[in-house]
Amino acid sequence: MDKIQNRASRFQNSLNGRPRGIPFLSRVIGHVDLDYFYAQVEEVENPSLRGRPIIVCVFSGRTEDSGVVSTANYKAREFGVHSGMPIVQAKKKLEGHDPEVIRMNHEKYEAVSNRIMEELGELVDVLEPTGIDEAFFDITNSTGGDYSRARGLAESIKTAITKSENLTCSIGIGRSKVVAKLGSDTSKPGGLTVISPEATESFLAPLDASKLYGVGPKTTLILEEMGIRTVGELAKSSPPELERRFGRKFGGYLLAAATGTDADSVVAGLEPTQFSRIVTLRRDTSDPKEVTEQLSAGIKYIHGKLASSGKSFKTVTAIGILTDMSTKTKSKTFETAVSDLTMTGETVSALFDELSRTAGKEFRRAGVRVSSLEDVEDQTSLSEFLRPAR
Ligand code: TTP
Ligand code: CA
Repeated sequence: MDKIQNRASRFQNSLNGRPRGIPFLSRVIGHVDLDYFYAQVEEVENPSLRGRPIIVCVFSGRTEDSGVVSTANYKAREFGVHSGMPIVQAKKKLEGHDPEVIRMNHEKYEAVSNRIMEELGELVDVLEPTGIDEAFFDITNSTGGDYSRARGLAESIKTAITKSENLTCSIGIGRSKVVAKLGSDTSKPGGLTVISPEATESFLAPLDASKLYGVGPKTTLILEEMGIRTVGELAKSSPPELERRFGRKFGGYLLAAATGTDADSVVAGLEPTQFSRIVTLRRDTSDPKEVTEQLSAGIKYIHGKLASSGKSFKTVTAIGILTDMSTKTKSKTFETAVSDLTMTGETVSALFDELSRTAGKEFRRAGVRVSSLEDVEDQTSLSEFLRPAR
């Protein structure tokens, strides 16, 4: 309970952390949650498993089958299997249904998660990963607070994750973290729920109060004693009564959550390890000049990302996706980290020169990636580095 209340008070305290100048109600916050994550990663690795019940398990090693189910795919869930269930019990429920029992491989899931978080970080304004398979994000600036643009951006996030990792996810968009999280919960698996500020009250009202973030069984019980079952009922309940029952902070949080006015902001939580941009060329070409020209906006974008995160890079990579969809890359690594826009453009151009000579086919898409990032204060800019010593 203490833990939950701490979180709740963090939600409340962050009222002060909201960036100035952004009116609270026009925020656009998202929550992305990968579907049946560990089990889906296994399905992607071994597509012949699709359609069969899968349980990813943590074996304790005491007896052959002792341990618990870490997660189950939706096929297995149809038979009543869920996370945390003893393996023995899950196997019983799946008897005769040809289940696949897989040992959990955390490193594998973490590697996929890291790649996805990096990719997401480039698509949104601020990304706050909150677990191996979920993150909050803020897209207020890039959408200008427009919820139809937010829907488009959320759709492109889903497409990007499907393209790069072949994984599905659920996304919720709303004006607060609580609303966004409820949005992704209600769209599982594979869905997208966009809750505009105007639709927030009617979206929240019928939901069970127990669905609210931070509301566990104990709180639910007390709410029931107060005659409160739905979020709508909680929103209309008496603030002094809530305060009396739950204390000032948690009571205040409950009311804010129920009205979708929780003010916690999305806090960047991941150190980026690379930035990249890939574009589809206006036409297939093997002319490196044409490619570099069409990448100039992408290079500027990467420089913006570097500047806003206070990073510079050591390695720059030219990425060419050819007409047969194969990918060819060429990299250059500098001895000292750099952050010079002109130099990046020139290097990318030289790399595409080389790439086009060896590619053997025309480019359909092209991209740039900078990696081996370092904090800017740790190094000299390339221009400085190249300047002859006096
Ligand atoms: P969840 O997001 O709770 O669950 P999920 O991704 O398996 O399914 P969905 O989101 O579609 O409902 O958890 C993310 C991962 O965390 C999950 O794949 C496995 C792991 N996990 C455990 O190891 N034990 C648990 O009790 C839970 C709930 C999750
Ligand atoms: Ca999930």
